[in-house]
Amino acid sequence: MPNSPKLKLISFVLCPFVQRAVIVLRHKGVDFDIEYIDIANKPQWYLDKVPTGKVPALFVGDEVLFESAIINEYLDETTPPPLLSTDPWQRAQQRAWINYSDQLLMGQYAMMTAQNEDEFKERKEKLFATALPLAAKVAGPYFSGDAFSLVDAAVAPFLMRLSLLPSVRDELLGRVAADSAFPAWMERLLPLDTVKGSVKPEFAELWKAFFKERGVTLSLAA
Ligand SMILES: N[C@@H](CCC(=O)N[C@@H](CS)C(=O)NCC(=O)O)C(=O)O
Repeated sequence: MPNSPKLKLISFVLCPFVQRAVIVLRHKGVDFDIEYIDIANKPQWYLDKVPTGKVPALFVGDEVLFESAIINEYLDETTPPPLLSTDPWQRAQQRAWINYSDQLLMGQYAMMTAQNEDEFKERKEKLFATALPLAAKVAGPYFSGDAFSLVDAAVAPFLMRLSLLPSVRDELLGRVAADSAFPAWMERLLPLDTVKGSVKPEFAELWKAFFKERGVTLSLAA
């Protein structure tokens, strides 16, 4: 984007939707600034600019773009090579799974904020029921095959958080088919620099501290 102003991403430090955009910015080698806001107490300038009031938002000068999947497609189109298939059917499939993966991020948050053991179990089962169809579609080594794509960027934040809960992760891994490419996919994505570096170094502690105050999951499943 040679003629565009430097991009600025508005973030909340633990937000998985923001992390999707950071992964793509890093993967593409785009220079950007990041500004953190408190989403429990959003600044008025943000509410004035961003109609959803949610993060992430990408500022290009005074102009703003919101919704993580849309931000990522914009970044993808403006900084080649593309991270979506050039085949219309495959590209549509990728978009469908990106859209689907929103439920993983929301289901994971719901599980993390369960208030008692029954609620935790119920939300965990719901999360697994969402994760298993996606796990079954992993082609390997990346979601769509040989190349890293926007689907990998969209799901990696879920996988990173899953890895912070070893007993939940292992239970899910125990339910995927024996020949599934899902476990190897997870192992391949998480150590990537673009993924590892997409959160603050102290992310695991911050994430656990946040949910320790808000739910029972960490006492039951950490
Ligand atoms: N569909 C949105 C979801 C973004 C989202 O839910 N962000 C959360 C933080 S992780 C947020 O801003 N919550 C504050 C609110 O809902 O007011 C996207 O993909 O960007």
